[in-house]
Amino acid sequence: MRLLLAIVMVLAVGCSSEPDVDAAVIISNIRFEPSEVSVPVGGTVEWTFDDGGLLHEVHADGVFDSGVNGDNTFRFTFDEPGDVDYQCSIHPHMTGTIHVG
Ligand SMILES: [Cu+2]
Repeated sequence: MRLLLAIVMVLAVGCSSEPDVDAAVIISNIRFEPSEVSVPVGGTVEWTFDDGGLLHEVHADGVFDSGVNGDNTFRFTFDEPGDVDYQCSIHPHMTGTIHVG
């Protein structure tokens, strides 16, 4: 019983050490909101797919790809300074920019 309690405590600490999100983007009404965010170098952006189950795929050539997603979140950490333009692979008119650094 004591061992079980110790395991539960380790799991709880593991969850709380998840990296912080520096900017949040909501995907809703077939757009990114906000479409532009700024993060420091090493900053993490989290996209939340909240478009009634409509599928989207957040994609920046050679940088990241969320995969096709309808009801979840996607996170990416930006380690290089600069501007990263991205779009939805399914709806190419959905575009956004991450300013890093
Ligand atoms: Cu889309």
